[in-house]
Formats: sequence, C-alpha cells, structure tokens
Amino acid sequence: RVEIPRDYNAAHDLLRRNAARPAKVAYIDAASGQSLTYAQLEEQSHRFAAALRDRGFTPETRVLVAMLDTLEWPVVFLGCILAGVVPIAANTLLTGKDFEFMLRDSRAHALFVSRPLLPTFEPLVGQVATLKHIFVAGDAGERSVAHLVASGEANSEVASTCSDDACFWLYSSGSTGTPKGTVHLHSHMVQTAELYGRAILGIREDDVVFSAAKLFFAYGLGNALTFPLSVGATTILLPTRPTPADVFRILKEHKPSIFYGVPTLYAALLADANRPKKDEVALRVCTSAGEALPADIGERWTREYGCEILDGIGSTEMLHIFLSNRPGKVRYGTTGQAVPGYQLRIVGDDGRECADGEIGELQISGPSAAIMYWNNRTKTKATFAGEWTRSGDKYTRDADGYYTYGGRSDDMLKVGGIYVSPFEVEACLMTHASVLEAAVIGVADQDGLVKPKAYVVLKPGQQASAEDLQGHVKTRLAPYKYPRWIAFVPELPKTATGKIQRFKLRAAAA
Ligand code: 3SK
Repeated sequence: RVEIPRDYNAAHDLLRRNAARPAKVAYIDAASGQSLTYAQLEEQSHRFAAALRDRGFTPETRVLVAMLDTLEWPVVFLGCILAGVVPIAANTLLTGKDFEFMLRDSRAHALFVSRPLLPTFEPLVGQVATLKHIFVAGDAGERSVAHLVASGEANSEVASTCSDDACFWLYSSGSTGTPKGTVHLHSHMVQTAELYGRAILGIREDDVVFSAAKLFFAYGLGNALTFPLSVGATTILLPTRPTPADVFRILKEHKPSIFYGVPTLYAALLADANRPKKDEVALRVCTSAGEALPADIGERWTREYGCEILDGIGSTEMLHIFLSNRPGKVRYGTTGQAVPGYQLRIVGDDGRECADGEIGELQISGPSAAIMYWNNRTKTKATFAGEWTRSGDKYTRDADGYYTYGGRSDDMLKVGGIYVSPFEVEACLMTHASVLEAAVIGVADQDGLVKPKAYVVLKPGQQASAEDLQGHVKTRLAPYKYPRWIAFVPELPKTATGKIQRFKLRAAAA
C-alpha cells in the first residue's frame, strides 16, 4: 500500500512525475502518426482545466467523456481532474439508450464526444435537462476540445482536492443491462500503478506500451494512462478497434515492449498467417485480462514470441488487476497469485472461507476499491461489504497460492473481456415479432473462448432465421452482444415459478 498525502490531485501527480523529461514522447496516435510530448501533455491538460474553470465548471461537476483513443483523450481526462471536475469515461461501443441512461444517472453537465460518435448523441440534445454543453473532439470549431485547449491559460491552478475526493467514474456493466456508475477516488490510480504496474509488470521509463483495451475500460486506463505516466514511458494509441493487421503493424513499426491484450485477440493473432516473426517485434512482456486465458493460447504465444503472457484478473470496481501471474513464475491455465497489497479470500455459499481446492466466490480487499455505485444503494451494499469487494467470480486456490477460474456466480458472461448480460440480449430478442421467449448462455468456441448462444422459442405459426435474429440484435445493442449461435427449441427449461434455468442449458451445452 502506497502512502498518499491528504492534499492530493491524481492528475497533478502523474504529470509532475514527468517534469524532468519534457521532450520525451508521452503518446503517439498510430492512426495519424501525431504525437504529444510530456511537456505538451502537461501544458494542454492545464489549458483545458483553465478553460473549464473559465466556463464556470466548479469542482465535483460531472462530465461524460465518450471519446475514441486519440491524443485528446488523456488531455481531457487529466484536465478535468486538474480542475477537480469528475470525468466519467464511457464505453464508446454502447448505444444511444445506454448513453442516455448514463447522462441522466450521472447528471453530467457536459459531454466530450469524438466527432464520429456525435450522431449517436444528437437525438439526446435538449432531452437531458442537466446536459448543458457538448464539446467535440477531432474538430476545430468553437465547440471543440481543441478550441477549449487553445483558449485556456497555460499555468492554471490545480484544484485543491484531497486523496479521498471523487476523482473519476467508470460505468460497470450491470446484470440487468443497466450500467452502474463506479466512483473512484484520487488515491486509486497511483495505488494500481505501484502495486501492479511497477511491482508485477516492472514498467519503466524506457518501455513503449500498446493496449488493445481502450482507455475507457479500467484495464485500458491503467495500461495506457496510469502506468506509463507514472514512470514516463511512451504509449501508442489507436482510435479504432484493433484488428490483427493493426496490431501487427504497431508491433512492427512502434516496437512496443509491453502489449496488453485479451484472450480473443491473442487467439486471432495466433490464427493469422500474416503474423510477424519474433525478430520483427520487441516484446518484453504481455498481459491478458477480461476473461481466463486458455493455457494453449499462452503456451503457443510464448513459443512463438519468446515472451510470457501474464494472465490476470481485475475489475472496474478494483480499478485494475489484483490477481496475476508474474514474470518467470507463470502457470498457464491459472490466473496466478494475489498481487501484493491486495488480500484475497474465497468464500463458500455458507459464508465461510474455503480451504485450498474448494470452490467459492473470490473477494478482494485493497486500496483501489471503488467507494460505491452511484444512485444504487442496494447493489453497492451487495458488492462492497466493508473491507471486502465481491467479484462475482468463482475460484479455487491451490497450496502454492495459485488461483484457477471456475465461472461466474451469476449468469453474466464475458465476451472478448466485456461483460454481457444475458437478460439484456434475451429482452432484445423478444422485441422481434416472431420471438415468444429466449434464453442466453455463454458457450466456448473452438479456442475455448466464451460467446453468447441463444435458445429461442418462436410464436406459434411464426418463422425467423438465425440471421434475422442476429441482425435484429446487432442493430439494437452494442455489436459484441449478439448471439453467435441460435438454437430454435420448442420450450425453455423453467422452475415451477417460471424462472428460466440457464444452468440446465449450460449443462446440456457443455
Ligand atoms: O477484466 C479484467 O480482468 C479487468 C482487468 C483490469 C481492470 C479491469 C478489468 C475489468
């Protein structure tokens, strides 16, 4: 655990750590080729903070950030925090309905949005009474982020925040499909940087890092902002979804020493005949999170690139990884050992701590735990139980302290590292005119990675093809949520009270 002074501003700390390396490149946008030095990052963040203040944004005002990973993202995020304004980083893959919920739930006063995402937000303008300003990134007009940066003073004062002040929020996916505003404090980022970034990854100034996970995810925020800025490393950003071709180009051109991926992406990279040879890349260490990394993928990657993948697990609630494999001590097929600074326990259904080898729910205690879900007392109490945060993941621990993933405690699934609520996909399927009812479970594909599968009962006399139903979901929900397989069945297994028994479908599919 790192000691943090009471008077503390997280953005000021991250920027000041790099005061002695003004000319060093902090960020490179791999799409445009443009870059930002540490001096430019600090100056632009301060100008942005001053511009917010000039426009009457007072500390604790909340703002929604729905931006692609460009050079403006860290400026907006750090600039807000310097001003004491609380940025809420939103998943840019979500739909207008999700964003409307977030704007209303958070009462965000302003929206910072990348130009390509603007059409999703336009129908909301004037609909959400608390939303007073929209600023566009990737634009140059009066209402642009660039204009804000240009109009602010370079040496703005830092808001007098304290380490226990709310610093930023992330929305965590809810089991009902309703996102939960997860509130993090100023002290949290630097804790993850020290406990995981420095101690497990060994990140250092001469590293060049590339994260496939975007900055709006807790995983991406640590990977591509907190950790590199905490030591003065260089980060490669990519505004678009990373295809294997993008990753290969970045690995060859920018030669990152740290690559942060997710299992589905590693599987796709290994399956691609155009993948680079070991001597064309400069990887020192790779990480994986989001879902359990199948052992075979880790072993093949290490054989191919001579570099380990450190599989770990974190959460939006804990901000980053609290359980991880370590360099030189990797055991593929496990999620590794507790990250020092975090305490872990496995709790059985009877509420007692499990012995080695017994399966139960993983709970975590550590200094980066979120303080609550905004506006959601019931779920806050269910997840944040005093010192302990419930993960909802089932684990076993062996005598050496290595943990092995055993599935979710609820029906949620993770697809490509992102939570998907089966209820949300089912509800969407049931809005199709031919569908009577539906049940969604996670099923492993040929690489052992989980994807949604839907069991659908059609209305009497109605017809629909799998493609019809997949298209229906794709156009209504975030694209990764659509069912990759659809089975048409005469009825769904249910309890006497009519609840769908997804566990029976899971057992039949196994
Ligand atoms: O999905 C994970 O394992 C993860 C890792 C780091 C930070 C956040 C998350 C959800």
